[in-house]
Amino acid sequence: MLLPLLSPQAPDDPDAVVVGDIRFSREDVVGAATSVAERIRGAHTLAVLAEPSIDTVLAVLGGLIAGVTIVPVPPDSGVRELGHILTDSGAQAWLGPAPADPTIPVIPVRRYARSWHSHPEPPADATALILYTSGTTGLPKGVPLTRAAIGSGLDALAEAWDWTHHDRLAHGLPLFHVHGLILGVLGPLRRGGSLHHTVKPTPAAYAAAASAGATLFFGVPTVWHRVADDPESARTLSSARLLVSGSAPLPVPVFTSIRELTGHQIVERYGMTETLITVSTRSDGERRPGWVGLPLRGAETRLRLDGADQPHDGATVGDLQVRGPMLARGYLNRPEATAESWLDDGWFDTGDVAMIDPSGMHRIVGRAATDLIKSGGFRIGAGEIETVLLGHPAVREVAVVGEPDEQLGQRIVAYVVGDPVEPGVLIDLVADELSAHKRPREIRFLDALPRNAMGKVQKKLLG
Ligand code: MCA
Ligand code: AMP
Repeated sequence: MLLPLLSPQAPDDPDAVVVGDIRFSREDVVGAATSVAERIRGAHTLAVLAEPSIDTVLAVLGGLIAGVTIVPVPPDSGVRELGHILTDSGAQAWLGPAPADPTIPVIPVRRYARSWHSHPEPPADATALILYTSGTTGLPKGVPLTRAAIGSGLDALAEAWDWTHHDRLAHGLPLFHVHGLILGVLGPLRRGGSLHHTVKPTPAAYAAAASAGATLFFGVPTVWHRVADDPESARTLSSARLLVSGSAPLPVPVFTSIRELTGHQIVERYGMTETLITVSTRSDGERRPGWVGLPLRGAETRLRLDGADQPHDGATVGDLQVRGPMLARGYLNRPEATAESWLDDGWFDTGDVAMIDPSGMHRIVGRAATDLIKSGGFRIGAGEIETVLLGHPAVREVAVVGEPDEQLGQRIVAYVVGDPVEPGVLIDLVADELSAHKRPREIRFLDALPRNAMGKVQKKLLG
């Protein structure tokens, strides 16, 4: 069973799922999610506007109970991104809140309706969720994730972190990605623990959750950076059992500040939408700053260069490849992109460059492609932003890069050649067409882009 806690036999807990001010007991969650399942039985794919709300939780759980594939959509998606996700996924309707002027039907989620009907468990190889993630070019790609992959990914994390039903998880991460949704909502429901979603991942909200008894905290490095900058809130987290960081590299100074303020060494883990989490430091093991840990139970990793295995000597770098039961099997509707990353023998080429030491510890050194940007823990393709900016009449040429940023890890900067235009106009264009977190933080105007003899833009010369 993917989520044993959704069975009516599970013990009740008055604060099983708290999202902001809304508190649902386990009985409320099971009754309301089953009522959603009743309403959608027979559908195949539904979109959920994944606001940080109890409705999103109930919609996703309803889909899981009914065996209907759910497509979580970033709530600030602009027209282009939204249109693409709906068409590509084949979503038949919105489940729960919908954007203004929806182009497909809307099925409401009734928070206070209850049903106790018992649904058969869908097959393990059924697609539970389709998550969208950016590539270097083009619009985001859909990653179908099976119930089996989600179950094994969560069990492997539970083993590494000693995550049990005694844990109360707190975080305020978005509910349309692996981190906030699969680990952050389905995780506690599989483990038997409870969830406190703080709506926004602010230091004050994390401190309040700690005071209310949360034991386990998730954040992206930007969140931990902000917590470290707020010593009073940070000290409140001393009462926690485990602090976890992921989605982007955790800077060593942030690891150190959090240790000084809370007494906790952050557990860092590494993963991707396509693979779920495959590598992590352990609650009972070494937590080495700057390193992301050991392969999780069931996961294997290797370093490759020019088709050959590279030594695990803590110094040689190579392309990181992973294999395991938590992996997706390919992209939706994208056989060519699938063939590029999923190799014949079950290995997945992550696109990350890494080193592994003789004890099996992994260090992520960087990405093979400069055109994938990680900003605030969000993966963003330079190509999708360039396409939108080229759609503006004043823009003749554009190159988008990620530049180092203390808080965000990388900040998006667009270099533009063209006619004079207000930078804010171009920034808003990206926010409107794609989503707010994909907007460039800065526009820099140039007379020409640096190009090599072949005419290819030399992004490394920008900045
Ligand atoms: C400002 N805003 C704008 C504009 N300017 N909106 C539209 N157009 C504009 N021109 C608004 C934003 O909408 C937002 O509003 C506010 O200004 C602040 O935006 P921003 O600075 O972008 O972000 P932030 O609020 O400071 O967010 C930092 C953050 C966020 C909270 C850390 O980056 C975040 O939630 N990151 C988590 C990413 C994540 O979960 N990744 C997991 C991927 P408003 O505040 O009103 O909304 S899964 C993964 O990577 C793998 C599997 C893994 O390993 O986990
Ligand atoms: P996403 O598709 O949003 O899931 O992003 C996956 C990418 O995030 C990986 O390929 C890595 O580049 C990056 N990533 C995730 N966790 C870590 C980490 N702990 N350290 C460094 N990079 C990470």
